[in-house]
Amino acid sequence: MSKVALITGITGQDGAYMTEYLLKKGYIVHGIKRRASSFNTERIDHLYQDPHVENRNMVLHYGDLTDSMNLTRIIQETQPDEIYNLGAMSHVKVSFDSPEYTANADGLGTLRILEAVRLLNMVDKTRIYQASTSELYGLVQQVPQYEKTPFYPRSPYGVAKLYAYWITVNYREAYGMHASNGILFNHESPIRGETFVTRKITRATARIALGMQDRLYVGNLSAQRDWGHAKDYVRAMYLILQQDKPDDYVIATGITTEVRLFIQLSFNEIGLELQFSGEGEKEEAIIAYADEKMFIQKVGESYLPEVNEKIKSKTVVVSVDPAYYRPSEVDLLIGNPGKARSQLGWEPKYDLNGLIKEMMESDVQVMKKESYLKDGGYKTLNYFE
Ligand code: NDP
Ligand code: GDR
Repeated sequence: MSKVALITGITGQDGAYMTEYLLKKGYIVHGIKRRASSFNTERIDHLYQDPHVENRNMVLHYGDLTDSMNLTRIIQETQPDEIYNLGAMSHVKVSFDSPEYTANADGLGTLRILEAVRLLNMVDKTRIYQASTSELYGLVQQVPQYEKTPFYPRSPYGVAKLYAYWITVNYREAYGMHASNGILFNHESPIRGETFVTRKITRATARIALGMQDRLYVGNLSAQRDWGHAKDYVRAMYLILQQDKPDDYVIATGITTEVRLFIQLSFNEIGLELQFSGEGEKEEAIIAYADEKMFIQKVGESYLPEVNEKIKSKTVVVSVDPAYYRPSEVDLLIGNPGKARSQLGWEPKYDLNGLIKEMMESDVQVMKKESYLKDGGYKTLNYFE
């Protein structure tokens, strides 16, 4: 008999990788997607099966984390062995604009799932994974952060996730549920949401190289994050639910990097060297040098003259826009994944260079496609954010 998994947030970055991973393991995967006015299943389209096919191993259900009745019905109908609660309003900056909704979806949403499993008498059958986050550490009380580091969230998102963390622990202790928190540090990929800083950078770098965009505007260049690859992190989620006992685990690489360096490394990946100058809101960067052989190999010869022109004219390609600053910032995150290493046997396969290489290769391709479409007279989206 195949195991059955239910994934909230299946249309998101982690939901897509998790689905792929579980299908390969022979699971039947049910996913909850939100109703939207246009298709929102791009990330899972390659796995999606026609609803008219019999015996599908991947099924989507309309639903929302803010709707208890809907969640309870889906859990009852699908009878999952494992629930991965990955759905959330996951953007930290946006949570300052929509704090109440964030609390509802990210905080109470978790409660709704736990309570549904309890009311449906599925406590002994269903294991639950809660997508907790390094944002719980916020204004960090200890460096590096591990499972016992005190929390100090710095955003409505972080505070909502704090509730979700503790309600998961509480249901585990009160009702003996197999409910676990993965405290995951930032993880990225070629399908990362376009408004998170890493993907914003790799997309903009590709567009600047192809002559499609003049400048990348960013916020806090000095923020430091422990960035891993989402593929490694969904493997950790799976391992957490395979343990005999539920528990909480930090998943991180143990290496932290400034946003500024992430930008430099993204340009380096296609043979360009940046030179930063100025401070605070006045900080900016120009392209100082091109390794022409590398640029031709990674991007293409026809794009080189325009890049050389930018070098000659010292055109600014990166600058700061304080609009991207957050009302309260998380300056430094670095995790210690020692417990996951020893208890789960988890090791990341990607390092930062491998991650950036994959993201840049993908975004150069994505943007070339956009460029061909534009040249062919087709409409494409503008990505002002
Ligand atoms: P994404 O933003 O890519 O995906 C979020 C998913 O949640 C999407 O499928 C989205 O649907 C769905 N969603 C949003 N609101 C609701 C709602 N009200 N009801 C149902 N579904 C909803 O996030 P990631 O894949 O990057 O992250 C997965 C989870 O892990 C999130 O909970 C996030 O907070 C957490 N996390 C992420 C980390 C990271 O670095 N990526 C690190 C630590 C934790 P739609 O596609 O329709 O928008
Ligand atoms: P984060 O990710 O807030 O850590 O949350 P994000 O990529 O949005 O920001 C990381 C850091 O970069 C700084 N920054 C910018 N951020 C964005 N988005 N856009 C910019 O232009 C920009 N310039 C600088 C930010 O200030 C911040 O310091 C992510 C999400 O996936 C959460 O859901 C998850 O819980 C945490 O990671 C772990």
